[in-house]
Amino acid sequence: MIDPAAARVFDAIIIGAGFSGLYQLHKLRDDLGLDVRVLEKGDGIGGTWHWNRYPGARCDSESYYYCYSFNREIEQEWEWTERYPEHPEIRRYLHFVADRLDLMRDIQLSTTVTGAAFDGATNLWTVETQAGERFEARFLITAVGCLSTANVPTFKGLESFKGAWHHTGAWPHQGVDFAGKRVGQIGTGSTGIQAAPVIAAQAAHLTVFQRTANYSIPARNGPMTAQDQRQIKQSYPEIWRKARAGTNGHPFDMPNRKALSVPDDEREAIYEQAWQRGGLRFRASFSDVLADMAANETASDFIRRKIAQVVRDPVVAERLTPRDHGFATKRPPIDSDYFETFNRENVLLVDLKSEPIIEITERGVRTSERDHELDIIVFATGFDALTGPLIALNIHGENGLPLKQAWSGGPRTYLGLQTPGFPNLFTITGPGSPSVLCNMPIAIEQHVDWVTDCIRHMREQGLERIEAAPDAAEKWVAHVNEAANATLLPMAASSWYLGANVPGKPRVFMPYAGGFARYAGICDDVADHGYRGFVLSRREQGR
Ligand code: N01
Repeated sequence: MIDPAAARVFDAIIIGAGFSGLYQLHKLRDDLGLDVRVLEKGDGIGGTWHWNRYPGARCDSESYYYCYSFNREIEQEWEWTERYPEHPEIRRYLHFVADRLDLMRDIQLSTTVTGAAFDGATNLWTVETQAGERFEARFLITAVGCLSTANVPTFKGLESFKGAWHHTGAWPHQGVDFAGKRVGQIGTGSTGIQAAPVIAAQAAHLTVFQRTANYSIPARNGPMTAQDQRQIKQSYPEIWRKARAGTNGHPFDMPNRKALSVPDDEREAIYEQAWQRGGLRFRASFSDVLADMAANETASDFIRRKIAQVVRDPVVAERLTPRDHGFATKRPPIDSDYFETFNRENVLLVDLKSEPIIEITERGVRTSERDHELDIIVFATGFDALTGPLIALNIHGENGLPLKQAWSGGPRTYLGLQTPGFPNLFTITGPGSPSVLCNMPIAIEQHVDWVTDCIRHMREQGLERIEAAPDAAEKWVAHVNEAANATLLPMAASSWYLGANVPGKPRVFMPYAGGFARYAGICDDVADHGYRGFVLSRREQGR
C-alpha cells in the first residue's frame, strides 16, 4: 500500500500530457477553477507524438481535423503545412496550444507514475511516482493514450544481438543513422508500412519480416496550399459538425449506397477514385464495407489487384497480398510507396508464415531457412493496446483491488469512462469507448468535456464520489460486444483491437464499434438522466 504521508494535495491528478491530458488540464483548471497537476513520463509533452519518432511517422488522419476544435482562435491561427502532419509538426502544434493556454506551469515532466491507490474512507486517490513523490487528489484521470505500451516480442537470443535494436514506439530522439547499414524490420502494421519506404531509401539493405500481409491505401500526402487553408478555415463549423455526426470522427459524408447495389464498372470507378484521392476515406466508399462480407470482399479484391499491379515480382506480390482477413477489419494503414518499396533492389521480404523466426543471434535474425545478417533491428511490432497503458500504472481501487485483476478477463468498463471498484477514476478514451476507431482528437474532446461536466455537477451538488455500478458495466460490456459483432471487425484473428498481438492477452474486442455519434448520444443521455448507471455520493454516504 502507498503511504499517503507527505503527499501534495490537488483537486485532480492527470496522468499524461498528450492531446487528452493537455485539454483535460485546460478544462478543469480554466473552466472549473480546480487545482490540477499533470504528471508526464516523457521529458516533453505530446504523448504518442513524443515517443513515436520513427522514420516516416506522420498522422493517418488529415491535419486539418487531427487537431482540437474547442478554441476558435487556435483553430484559425495554426497553419498546417501538409495534408498529413509529420510528428515534429504535431509536437509544434501541441506546444503552440500549451503556450497559448499557459499549460506548462501545471505539467510535471519526466515523472513516471508507479502506483495509484484509492482510499474509500476519504474518497481520495494517492499517486506515487518513481522519484518517490506522493500526490493526493479527489479525482484521478488517466490520459495515457491507447497505444503507449510498446510490445517487444520475446524472441530467444535478443540480448545476444551485437547490433542496435529499437522499438518504433520508443524511438531515439536523436534519430538513427541507417546509412550503409543492413536493417531488419519486424512488423507490417500501420507503423511498419510508414517506416519501410523511408528506411529502404536510407539503408544499404532492408529486410522486412512480415507475419501477416496487410492492406494499405496510398496516403497521397502533399503540401497544404494557401487556398486549402483558407477554404478549410472558413468551413470549420461544418467540418466539426460532420466529424461528430459520423462513425469514425472523420468529417466525411458516408454514402448510403451499398457496394453490391451498383454495377461492377461503377463500383470499380468509385474505388479507383478513392484510391487516387488516397487516405482512410477509401473505407467510406460504400456504407457496408465493414458490415457485409460480400461488400467487404469487393474492397479487398480491389486492393489485392492493386498490389499485383504495383509489385513487379509476382511471388513477392502474392506474399504481400492479404487473404486471411478482410480490408479494414484490422486498422487500415495508409502509405507513401509501401508496395513500391518491394521493387527496390535493396529490399527483401521474408514471409514469417513460411519462414518463421527461430531466434535472434549476435549477427542478426535466424529463420527456419537461413541467417539474415543485420546491423540494426527495428521492432514495428505494435503495442499492448488500450488496457496495457492503464494496467502498467499499477492502479489499486477500493479495498486494494488491482486494475489488472479487475480486468483479468478483459476490460470491464462503463462507457469506457469508469470501472466498478475504482471510484473517482476516469479513463480518457478507455476501452469500451470509440477511442482508436475514431479520429482521436474528436474522441478525446468528447470524453474530456463529459468528465468536466460530471465533475462540475459533483461539485455543484456537494458530491465527492462517483463510481460505475457493476450491473451498468456488465450491460455496457455486453453492448460493446454486440456492437462489435454487428460489424466484421472481430473477424480479423490477428487484430490488436482483440488483443491478439500480445501473447496471453484475453481475446476481447476492446473499442466501442457502435459509432462515435451514437456513443456520444448515449453518454449525453446518461448525464441527462442523473448519471444513470453511476453511483454518486457524499462523504457521509461513502464507506
Ligand atoms: O502495430 P500493429 P503498429 N513476430 O499491431 C507484427 C496506430 N498508428 O505500430 O499482424 C512477428 O498494427 C504484427 O503481425 P500480426 C494505428 O492505430 C497510427 O503498426 O500480428 N511479427 C504486425 O504486422 C495502428 O493500427 C499511426 O501477425 C510480429 C506488426 O508487428 C496502431 O498504431 C501510425 C510479432 C504490428 O502491427 C498500431 O500500429 C502508426 C512477432 N512476435 C500507427 N508481433 C498514425 O496515424 C507483432 N508482429 C500516424
